[in-house]
Amino acid sequence: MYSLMANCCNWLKRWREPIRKVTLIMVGLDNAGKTATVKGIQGESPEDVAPTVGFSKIDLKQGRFEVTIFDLGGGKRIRGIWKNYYAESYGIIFVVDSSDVERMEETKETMSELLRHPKISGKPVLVLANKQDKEGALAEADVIECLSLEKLVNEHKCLCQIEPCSAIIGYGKKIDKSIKKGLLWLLHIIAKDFDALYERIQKDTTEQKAAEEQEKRERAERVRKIREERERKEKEEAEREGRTISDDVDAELVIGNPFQPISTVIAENEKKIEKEKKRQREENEKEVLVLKPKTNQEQMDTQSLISQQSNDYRLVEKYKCALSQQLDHEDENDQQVSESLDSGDNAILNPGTENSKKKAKKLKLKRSHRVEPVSTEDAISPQPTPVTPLAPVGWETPKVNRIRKLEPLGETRHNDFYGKPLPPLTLRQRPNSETHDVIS
Ligand code: G3D
Ligand code: MG
Repeated sequence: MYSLMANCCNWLKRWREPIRKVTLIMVGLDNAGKTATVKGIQGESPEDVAPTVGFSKIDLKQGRFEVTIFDLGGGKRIRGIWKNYYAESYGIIFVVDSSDVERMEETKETMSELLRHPKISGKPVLVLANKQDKEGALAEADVIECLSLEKLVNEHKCLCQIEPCSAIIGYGKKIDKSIKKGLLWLLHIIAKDFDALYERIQKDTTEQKAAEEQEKRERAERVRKIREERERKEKEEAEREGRTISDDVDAELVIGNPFQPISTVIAENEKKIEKEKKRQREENEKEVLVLKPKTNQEQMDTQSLISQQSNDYRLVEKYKCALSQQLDHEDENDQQVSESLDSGDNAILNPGTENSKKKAKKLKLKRSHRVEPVSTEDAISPQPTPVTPLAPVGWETPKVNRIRKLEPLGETRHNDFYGKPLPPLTLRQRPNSETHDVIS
C-alpha cells in the first residue's frame, strides 16, 4: 500500500514537470556506427547507412523530454564543424568502434580534444562501445583502458557512463537495451542538473552568436579589402596601358543584387551604355578642340562654334524665316510701286515723281540681283549635323560665316544683305519650354 502511494506520488511529480527541450550531439570517428545508432533509436533499420555528409538530425520524445540529436560527420576533415554544436548541447554521445583497435589512439585523441573544449567540459558523456557483435571487439574494460577514459573524464569533470552495444542487432522497440539504458542515464543526469545546464547553454549560445556575427563582419571586411586592392591594381595597370576602366559598372556588377528581375538589369545596363557613350562623345569633342585650333582666334571661333552649334540650327531657321518675311514685305511694296508706275496714275504720285521712277528702277535692278534664301531641302539637313568644328552647319560653307556673325535675335534690328533694316523680330519664350523660342 505504501509503495503504491509512493509510485503514484512519483508519477504525479513527473506529470507536473515541464516538458524540457534537450539537444544532444552524437560524435565519434567515421565508421564507428553513429548513424546506425541514431537510426535504431528513431525506429528505422540501421542497415545500409550511407556515410554522413555534414550532419543529420533526429527529433524524438522520451518521457518529459523533447530530444534533438545531431549526428555529426566523423571524417577527419569534417570534425571541425563539431564545435559549432558544443554550445547548445546538454550532453554528448560518443560512439566507439570497439572492433577497430588500430584507430583506438585516434579515438582517444579525438575524445580528449572534445572533453577539453570549454563548451563541453563538465557536461555528461555517454560512451557507446559499439560493434560488440563483431569478432575481436574490445570489451568495456579494454575500451576504458585504451581511451584512458577515467583520467579524461576526471580531468574535465564530465560525468561518464560507458555501454557496450551493437547498433545493428535491432531498432525501435527492439533496439539494443544497452543503447536505451545509456540514453536514459544521460537524460536522467541532464534532468538532475537541468537548471545549471540551461543557464550555461543560454550564455554559451549568446556568446557564440556574437562571435559568429563578429566573424561574419571580419570576413566581409577582408573581402572588401581584397576587392579594393584588386581594383586599385587594375586601375594602375589600365593607367599604365592608357586604358580607361569604368569603376561603377564593375562595382555594381560585383555588389549588385543577383536576384533582381532581368528587366531591371537590362534597363540599368542600357542606362550605363548610354552614359558611357555620352562620356566618350564629350571626350572626343575635347580631343578635337585640343588638336584642331592653331591660333587663339581660331580656337575661340571653334569653341564658340561648338557652344553655339546646338543653337545654330534654330538661329538659321529663324534667320531664314525673318529674311523671307522681309523679302515678302519688300515684294509687296515693290509690287505696289511698280503697279502704280505701270498704270501711269500720276494722280497718286506726289510732286517727286522723278524720285519714284528712280526708286522703281532701282528696285527692278535689285530684284534681278536678289539673293533668295537657300531652300530647306538642299541647304539644311533636318537634324543638326554631328559636332565637328570644320563641318558646315547646314548652310553652304561661305554662308556659315554669315550666320555665325548674326547678332542674337530679339528686340535688336538686323540689316539685310543690302544694309536695309529688317523688320523688328521679337522672341517670345514659350511658357513651358526651355529650349524652343518662337518668333512672334
Ligand atoms: P558512422 O555514421 O559513424 O560513420 P555508420 O557509421 O553508422 O555509417 O556505420 C558504418 C558501418 O558500420 C556500416 O556498415 C554499418 O552497418 C556498420 N555498423 C554500425 N554499427 C554496427 C554494429 O554494431 N555492428 C556491425 N557489425 N556493424 C555495424 P556499411 O557496411 O554499411 O559501411
Ligand atoms: Mg554517419
